[in-house]
Amino acid sequence: MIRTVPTAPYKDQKPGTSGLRKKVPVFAQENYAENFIQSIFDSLDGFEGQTLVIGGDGRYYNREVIQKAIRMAAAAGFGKVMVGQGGILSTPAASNIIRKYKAFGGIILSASHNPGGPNEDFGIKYNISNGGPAPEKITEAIFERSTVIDEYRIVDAADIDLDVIGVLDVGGMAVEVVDPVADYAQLMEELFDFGAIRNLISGGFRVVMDSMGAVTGPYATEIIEKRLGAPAGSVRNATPLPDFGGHHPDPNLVHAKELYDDVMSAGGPDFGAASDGDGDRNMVVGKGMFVTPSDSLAIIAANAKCAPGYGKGIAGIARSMPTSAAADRVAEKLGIGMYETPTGWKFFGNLMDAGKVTVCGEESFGTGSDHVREKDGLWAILFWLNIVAARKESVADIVRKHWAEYGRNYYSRHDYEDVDTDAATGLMEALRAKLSVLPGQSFGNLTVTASDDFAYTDPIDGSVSTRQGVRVLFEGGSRVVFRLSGTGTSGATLRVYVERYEPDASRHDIETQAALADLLTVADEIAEIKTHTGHDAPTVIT
Ligand code: VG1
Ligand code: CO
Repeated sequence: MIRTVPTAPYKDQKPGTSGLRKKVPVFAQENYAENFIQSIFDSLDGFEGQTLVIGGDGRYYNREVIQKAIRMAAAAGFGKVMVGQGGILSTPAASNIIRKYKAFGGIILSASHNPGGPNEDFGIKYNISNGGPAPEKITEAIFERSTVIDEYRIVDAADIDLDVIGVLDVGGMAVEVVDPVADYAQLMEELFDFGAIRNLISGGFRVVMDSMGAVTGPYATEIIEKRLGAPAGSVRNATPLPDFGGHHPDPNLVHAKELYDDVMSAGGPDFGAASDGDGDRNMVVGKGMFVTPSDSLAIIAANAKCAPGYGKGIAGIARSMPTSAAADRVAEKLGIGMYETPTGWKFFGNLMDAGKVTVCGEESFGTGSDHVREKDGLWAILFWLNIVAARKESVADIVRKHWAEYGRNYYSRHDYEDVDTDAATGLMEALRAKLSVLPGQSFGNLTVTASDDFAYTDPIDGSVSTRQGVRVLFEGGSRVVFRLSGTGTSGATLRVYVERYEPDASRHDIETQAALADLLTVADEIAEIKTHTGHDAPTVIT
């Protein structure tokens, strides 16, 4: 029943920050998905008879690739595939299933926060047995293999019915179609005080959640409406759609603006939340207060003991380098370890496996903990609800008190999208060439104390990752970071991350962009952004 199909390599299957992402028409080329999936299998050892988890965020092309992946897993010799009903598994739910059922690994089909549809984005990511994204050693091996691959193996079998829960046989391999929500909802119930959150909600605290037509709809409906008692309709855009209803499923102030405006309006809800395409990102908005992801990490860490699953406290915190240093102050106060990693969740896995950190976060609306090995949107949202319920204070009060205690890290990211790739690379190279002469230079009131291209040595396995972003640090703790995105599918995206620390509580109410205005000017001056990119202004400000 196994058919060996000759194929020719594609040269562009290099995984980025989080798996391989391309437009659907690219993935739909002959053997394109098959090549990449076979390259994954060819880069792994010892999976014979083991379990592979497969699921995706429901976007366009999800079902087609799942059917292929199942037939190829059978040909490769896996003993079993567990696949989410309807082909649905949020990224954190997939991570949980891999861990809970001791699977060998998982294939997650998603382009995360990128739009979906026939001409939009698709993606494939491999996760290892700890439930986390494959480390660079593996993604590099997959890429190497993809450049020379000349055949793939697949069993001849009909498509399976993904919509009915149960166990099927494909080419002698068992395929279990599982409820995508049940295990995840149970895990959340173990970690958080659902009773306290239920009381908060039944006492009139109004919660709304925007699933943005993406994967968290069924999860949020089960947890927030059914188990926590929020009224029906509290979860909006709750049906996962192949094109996300035409929305850009990126939970930030630009793409989740409607929700934000609703919470900010007089008489609006008390708490708003949103998540992205594959459910690993979150946005949290309280009445009168948007919580920046960097602050969210710090505040969750500082209040971790409010949640039963973290009642004993946390072992340490990790954040990606561009994420603000707000969490560092919490770690210092708690006397626990603080780790700074390159961008991308794959760098947190080793630290969590080694027990060095419990909570991790990225400025890009990602927060999570060692309950799984992915960032987890609903987890962060539930953590906030748990903190609000335990402290009996509003989100705004919790955030303001946090700033008063630790100081405020004003923070913003400016993205320049669809920049010509050569122009973007040119900008970064010009910056790198300046690194040695920047220290000591002054720009207005700002004096550069140090500048470098961030490099990371993993403290557990010693692996080294270089060129992870240019940092320019100023006296007083302000900084600007420049890096190119590794998740886009057309042109280049320049990300400029700007941060200023303000210890004085009387200066904690400045509008963010105003508080960062001088740094933004200096960022443009140092990197010559307008000249290189031809963009007068960023495309997205978060
Ligand atoms: C972006 C974010 C990064 C995040 C990655 C995947 O990467 O900056 O923090 O880990 O997306 O998130 P980049 O290389 O474009 O800056 V997700 O939710 O798209 O899997
Ligand atoms: Co995502």
